[in-house]
Amino acid sequence: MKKLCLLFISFFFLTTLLPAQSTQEVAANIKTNKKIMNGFMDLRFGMFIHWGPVTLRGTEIGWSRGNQVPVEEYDNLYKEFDPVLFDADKWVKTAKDAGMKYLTITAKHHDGFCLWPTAFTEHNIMHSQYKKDIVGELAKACKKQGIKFCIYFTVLDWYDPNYPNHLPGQKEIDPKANMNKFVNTTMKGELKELITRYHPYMLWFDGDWEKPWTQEYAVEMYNYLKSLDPNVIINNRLGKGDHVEMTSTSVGDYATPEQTIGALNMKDPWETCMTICQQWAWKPNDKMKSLKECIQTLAKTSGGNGNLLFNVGPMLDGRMEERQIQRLKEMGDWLKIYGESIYNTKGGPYAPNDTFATTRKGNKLFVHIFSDKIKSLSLPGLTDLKVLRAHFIGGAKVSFTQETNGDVVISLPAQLPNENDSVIEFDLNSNAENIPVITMNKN
Ligand code: FHN
Repeated sequence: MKKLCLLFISFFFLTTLLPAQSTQEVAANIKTNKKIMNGFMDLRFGMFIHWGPVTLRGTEIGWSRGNQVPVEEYDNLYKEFDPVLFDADKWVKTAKDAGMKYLTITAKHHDGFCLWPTAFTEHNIMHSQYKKDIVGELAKACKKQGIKFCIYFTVLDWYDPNYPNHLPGQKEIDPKANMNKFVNTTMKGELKELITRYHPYMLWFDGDWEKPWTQEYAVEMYNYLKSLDPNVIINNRLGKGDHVEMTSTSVGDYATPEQTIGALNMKDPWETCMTICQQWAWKPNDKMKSLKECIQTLAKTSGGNGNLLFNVGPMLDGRMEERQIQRLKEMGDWLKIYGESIYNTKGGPYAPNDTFATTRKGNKLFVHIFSDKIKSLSLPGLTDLKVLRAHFIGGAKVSFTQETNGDVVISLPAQLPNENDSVIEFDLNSNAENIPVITMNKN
């Protein structure tokens, strides 16, 4: 009798008094810690790579399956896939020469093809003509060259019979599918291989929007991933809902605005992902962004206190396009001069716009001048601090006045040092990172 009472009391305690582990939100004590997240945000600039057998057709990865490319044809492209000119060291060097600090590869995109030798599906690189571990080669090259290695992994897999959808926008789910088996055996198995074998710095999830994937799966998966590596950074596309901003139910560590520059946010970490061309995967003669747009996008994301994950789509033979390599090298050349105003900085205190953006580090306030059409620039609201001196980074002194109300008026020369983004360094008499966000008047 006594034993029974004891059993009842402990059952009562466990099931009612202990806070139930929420299935809708991640417990605060297992989230990626602030120090790691600050380190990620200090990197500011990474390379995104969308690549796979679909490059044999030059159409969009995942989305062209069953559209421009019939499903049967798309799903058998891997048998022809033989990127003999793939050189992981060259890809990583291209990222490094661009000034990028991390690299994210689509290990598995929505078409379900895996770029590493997984035991959980034969739809992987070892069954292609190429038969080499692309993910492993890139992880090794990143380690050798001091670039953080990161992995893109989609939760939706239109190829796997156990995932209930087999085409984008499919209405009825496949009754023969088994989502629990897909999540708990295949997905967890693949992710365990990726984490324990390649030790990614960050996991870039995608595909959270389809019905079969639930918030409960997301929370449980976040906990599982953290049990494998408590320090791995995870984006907010593991959970359901808004990608652009972090919300109370976001599952993941940072927000992921796509093909657009995120809003100034001094509270939540965010990273814009954007293509250097138009398509994520390689497309012949795709339109490529100008150097001005590339550099100003990077400066505006940093100015908004965010990172930029900039995407290239390598070709079917394993090389990146020479014109993309050159464009990235030009970004790297700009960063060689102005990198101090991007890396390890905070964004703000002004929201970026098409005329200028600001970043800051300690007692330095950096003003990025995008337009050569203006002869002066007023920065309001710099009260309680004094500008001691100003000069273009790597260049001439800049003349300015500071009003008694703190407003600073900069006089700009007719010829700016850099046609894409000329950066002025203001040395202040106090810490620029403590300046609260300042809203510019619309006029
Ligand atoms: O569907 C994918 C798309 O193919 C691409 O991978 C982008 C990159 O962020 N994410 C999804 C679209 O939001």
